[in-house]
Amino acid sequence: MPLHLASYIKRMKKILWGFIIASFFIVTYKTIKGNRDHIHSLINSFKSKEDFIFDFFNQTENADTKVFSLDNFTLFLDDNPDKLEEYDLPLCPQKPPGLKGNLRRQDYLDLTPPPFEKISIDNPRLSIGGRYTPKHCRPRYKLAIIIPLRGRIRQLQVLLAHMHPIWQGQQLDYTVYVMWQSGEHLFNKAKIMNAGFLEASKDRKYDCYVFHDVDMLLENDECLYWCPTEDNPRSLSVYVDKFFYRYKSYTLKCRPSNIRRTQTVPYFGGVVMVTKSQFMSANGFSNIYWGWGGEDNDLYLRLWNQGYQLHNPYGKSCSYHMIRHKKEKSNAENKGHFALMTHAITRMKYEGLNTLRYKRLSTKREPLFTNITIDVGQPIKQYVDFMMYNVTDDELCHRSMPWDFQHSN
Ligand code: UD2
Ligand code: MN
Repeated sequence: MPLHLASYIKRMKKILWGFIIASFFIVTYKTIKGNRDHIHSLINSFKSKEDFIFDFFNQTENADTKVFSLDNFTLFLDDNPDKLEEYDLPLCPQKPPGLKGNLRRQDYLDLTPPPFEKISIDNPRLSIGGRYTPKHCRPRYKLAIIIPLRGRIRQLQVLLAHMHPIWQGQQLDYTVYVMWQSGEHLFNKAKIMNAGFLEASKDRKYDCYVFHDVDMLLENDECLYWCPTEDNPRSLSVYVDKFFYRYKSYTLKCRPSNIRRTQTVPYFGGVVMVTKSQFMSANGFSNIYWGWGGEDNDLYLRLWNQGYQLHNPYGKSCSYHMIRHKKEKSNAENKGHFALMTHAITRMKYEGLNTLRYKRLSTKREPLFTNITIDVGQPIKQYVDFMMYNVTDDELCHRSMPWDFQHSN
């Protein structure tokens, strides 16, 4: 009798496990499918004008400086004619020839910036505006590389001297856009990245966009800057010398309600890569992270909410040296960024690419990059008070915002 009972319990256990595994697959499938449907309806909703909170179409703020917003760009984003496909050349190989592998250098702390003229001489195949396309094969990907900048010219020189030869060696078709924030107000990296996305899309049809800090030097050219093929964004700089090459991810102190306390969030700053539909489905970066901190996690949360996972097929070969630097006063830490993070997901629909506005002051095609200078305005006084206020631990995540984010920049 006990023998019978034992085999009966064994069989019941098997059935139970079968049931648990089957339900797991059904639930996962339904969640993924639901998320993808949601992405598409969101992309379509951006195309309908009624859904825009602001409509700045044709609005001018002074005699010659137009205010740009998503509206001005809708046509370009939909379809931008591109001659590249007409080239009758064989596709570039899966593995670009002549890559060097590890480029780690001992003299990183002593990197002397070469003058721009010298970098141009060393990179004779670049076209004006910092553009390159391989001559003997048809490139697999077309990339816009977008660098946020103000000051830090020396870092830009070091970056371009280091990266231009690598990007060409990887047989990319690419253009470098340096997005310069004018004036001396608080820096707003997220907002200039949004503007960079729109300006680049207007310029040309790209397969994907790389948001690239000026101080990040790739240490291995086998980490290819090829666009995601797996329909997920990429975070390239998860292994950084400054963080002892430890895979960077963390649990969020302040998080939206649908993120679990123990859930780890991968690092999404430094160098990240998105396609147009991924970025648009997340409504771009949030525009309201003035000063340092938070905007990178916020974008990750937006993408996560859209059902994306991060992917990096090159693993540890994507490692970076970060040039040492101090934090600028005009990029002071935003002490409100934790509280903003709590609402990252509820805010994403109302605020981002669809509410972005800026003035483009100039576009200059330099030999090594396209230089776009923009004015993104400045935060209102209540915001500055909010971001400078010394928060206690108790109020860190839950602070009321003393301004209406839907009606300010
Ligand atoms: C981290 C992230 C960065 C960003 C930031 C939080 C890394 C490697 N990077 O950067 O992606 O999310 O935290 O806000 O961890 N910049 C200027 N002029 C300025 C200020 C900033 O050009 O006055 C640009 C420049 O391209 C710089 C980038 O903005 O690399 C990010 O600023 P950072 O390097 O001072 O911040 P960091 O290293 O803490
Ligand atoms: Mn940095």
